[in-house]
Amino acid sequence: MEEAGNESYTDEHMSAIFEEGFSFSGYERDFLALSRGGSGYLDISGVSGIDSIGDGRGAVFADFDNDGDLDIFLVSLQGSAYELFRNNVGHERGFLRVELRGTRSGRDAFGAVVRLGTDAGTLTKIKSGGSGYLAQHDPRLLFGLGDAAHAQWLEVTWPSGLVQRIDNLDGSDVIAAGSALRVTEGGGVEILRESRFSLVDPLNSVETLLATLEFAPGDVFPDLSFRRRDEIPGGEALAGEAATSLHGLLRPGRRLLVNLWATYCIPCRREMPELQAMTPHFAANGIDLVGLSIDTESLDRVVPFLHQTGVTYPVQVTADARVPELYVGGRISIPLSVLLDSEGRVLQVIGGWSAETAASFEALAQTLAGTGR
Ligand SMILES: [Ca+2]
Ligand SMILES: [Ca+2]
Repeated sequence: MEEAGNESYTDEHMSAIFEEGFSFSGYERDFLALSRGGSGYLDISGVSGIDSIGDGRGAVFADFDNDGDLDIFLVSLQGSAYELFRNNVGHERGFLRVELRGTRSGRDAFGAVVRLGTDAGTLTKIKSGGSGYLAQHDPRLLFGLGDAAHAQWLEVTWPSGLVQRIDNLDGSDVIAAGSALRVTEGGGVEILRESRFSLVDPLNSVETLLATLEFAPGDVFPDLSFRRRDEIPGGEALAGEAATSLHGLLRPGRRLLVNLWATYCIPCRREMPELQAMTPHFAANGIDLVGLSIDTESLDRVVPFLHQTGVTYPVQVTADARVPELYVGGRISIPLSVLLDSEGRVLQVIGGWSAETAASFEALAQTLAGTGR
């Protein structure tokens, strides 16, 4: 009984640790190498997007979309537990897919060796029953043919010892590029009709951002309450109206750009001077800007921070308990900018600080200005 109790304690607390994103493997990045066809390998971990710091446990190489290249399915212990990586490299090149059906060797023919004669030499693959941690790759063996129209020969060495060979010489073109074959042990070769389909595109940066938020364009943004000016040391120096909540700043025919920031936010330090410079252009485009500090401690830092960054546009401070509720799991991330219409509905969300977010702000500063800046 006691052991069972310990086990559930461990399960509960370990899963809590993983949900928090902690790592068993010291945040080691996943690695992917691309063969350069006999002249070494290229590290494509970063460019492929596979270099996650998650603790990977199982990886499966399989052609999920039947387009002739291997895609990768990855299982991790924590974070994004399941990830599917679509291979976009070389999928217009020729390939030959071979499925094996054993008779004397067992249906799956594990241990069978398939060799393919091609213009570029002989390719060899072994039908394996498992690979990596609790994982099994595509049971269909996939050979790349490059630009060749067909392979020259195909040879299967079954676990039973039987060797079967198919030559291209008979002109039947069974082993032409793009074919999917099923070879039956001691029997014939069938051409399989496969249907290709499209794996979904990965999320773009806006979709990725929206997936971390509990609100979306079209929603009415919460009417976050503001701290009184006299609660903030030096607060009487803050620009802007002494409104009590966000919706009090909405004006007919105008949009409101709300920039959530805090004194501890390093990128905010870089972003806010940029917003300051764009303020007149926003205004000319019918956009009012308000900086909304979400500082809950050290309020004495707010006004000095604004002096340091040269910010003179209107700033408010909120202690509204709904701020964490804006984010999935309460995981606050700033800077975050939200463009609202005159009714308080979300028109656009801009997160983080990067060249891309800067471009989004530039676009808001130029939308209606026509002649530019
Ligand atoms: Ca594929
Ligand atoms: Ca592909």
